[in-house]
Amino acid sequence: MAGTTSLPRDFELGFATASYQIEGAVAEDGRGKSIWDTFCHLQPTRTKGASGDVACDHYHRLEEDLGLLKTYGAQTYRFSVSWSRVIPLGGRDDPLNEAGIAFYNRLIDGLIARGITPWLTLYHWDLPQELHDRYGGWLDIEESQKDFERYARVCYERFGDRVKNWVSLNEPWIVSIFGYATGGNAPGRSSINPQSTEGNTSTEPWIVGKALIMSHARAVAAYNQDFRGSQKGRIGISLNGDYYEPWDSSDPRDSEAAVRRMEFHIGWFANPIFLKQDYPKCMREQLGSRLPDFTASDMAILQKAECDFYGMNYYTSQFARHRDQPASETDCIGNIDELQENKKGAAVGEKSGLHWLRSCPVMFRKHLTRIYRLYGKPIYITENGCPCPGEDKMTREESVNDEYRIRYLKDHLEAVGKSVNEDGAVIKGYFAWSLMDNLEWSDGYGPRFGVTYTDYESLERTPKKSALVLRKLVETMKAASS
Ligand code: PNW
Repeated sequence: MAGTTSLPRDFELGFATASYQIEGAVAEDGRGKSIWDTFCHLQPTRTKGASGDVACDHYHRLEEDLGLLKTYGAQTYRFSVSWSRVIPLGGRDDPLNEAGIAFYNRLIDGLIARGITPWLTLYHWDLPQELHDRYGGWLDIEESQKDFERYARVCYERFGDRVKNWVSLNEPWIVSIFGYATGGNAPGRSSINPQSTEGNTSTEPWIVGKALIMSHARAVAAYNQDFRGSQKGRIGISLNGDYYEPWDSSDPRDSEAAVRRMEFHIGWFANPIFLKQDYPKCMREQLGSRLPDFTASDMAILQKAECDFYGMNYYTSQFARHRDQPASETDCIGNIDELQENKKGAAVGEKSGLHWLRSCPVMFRKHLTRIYRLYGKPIYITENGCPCPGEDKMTREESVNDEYRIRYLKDHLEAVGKSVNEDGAVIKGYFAWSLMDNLEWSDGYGPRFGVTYTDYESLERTPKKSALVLRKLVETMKAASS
């Protein structure tokens, strides 16, 4: 009998990062600027004064970081490519940057030499600035998808002989909503954020959402048509989204609010991408024609864009409470309130080192099972992790003793086991976020998500306890399966 929390024998453990959060070397070897360079430098108050100029200096410390992965027993490593390192101006007729391509070749070859399988994310938020300046970037649905397809093709051509696992986009929800509704992320457009001077929160996030859906679809269709046969790889997308429970479990309106919230988070992208359908009905009802339609030719591209897996980024859960007032023009979440306590005053989970993140493994299991049943694809958890309570203020010696993180990771891996063994979900791998402490976007260098401590003065890396025990933990859980 397999234990209920055991993991499948072929389950793979890895670690994840993203280019702008770790690489640094932003002006080196011909890299072009991205919207994050601009956001950090033109509006430093919006990123707590931080930028990715140096970050973890991974660009110059590649060998050392490969060594960490090896020490930790990583089977896989998920990284992202900086589009503007590969194509500095970004566009389909713009020249390639061979020095940038060479960096990723060194990374890929270094992984393979160590027996680690590369997982390449094409887009983790760092749009080439030039495309934003040329035509508004993701605000131009037609132009952006053509440029993204060409960029994807370049990556398949240059890396696809060795890279067999592709993630098209990381968290299109965050790209659209944080970038174009709340303005918290680059390019920082918003009509409800006093720090933003440009943007239209009632329309722009929905336009950007469609541009991202179609860019993903084009990249996948190109892979299927011209590369899959010879390269024999897999491609999917990483979607974020919390699990929501009703605030008042006896009120059906709160149950509906919880589902609606998840549709606004996940169904927005997953319906067209995995089900080849229009956006969820509740989004149409609330947003009407502000949601750009899929034309017959868009649908034909979506049909050709069958992908292989659902990449899930999961951190936390919340309670949803319905609202009695109609949704405002700028509401992006399905006209609900989000709370960390339910009507009875019970907390959704234990506090971590970040206000929005509570540890909710029971709801993680429900989330995994729900997503598997809805979209029917094998799931890879492409991100999961947390900062420990108070870790932003800790010394290195305190931070590396990360018992809270070990417990968080273990509890979440056990939830995976239960979803697989008791609910029948197919879940094939897990990437801890993150390999090392890094630039946490607009939160700067405060929150530490790493299994490796990064000293931002000396750039020295120190493995935390979690890094050294995770592989053993997973192997023990795998051995318990029969
Ligand atoms: C993800 N939220 O972003 C990103 O993919 C990573 O780059 C990031 O470092 C990681 O999660 C940790 O935050 C998120 O506020 C950022 O709910 C914010 C939220 C969720 C995901």
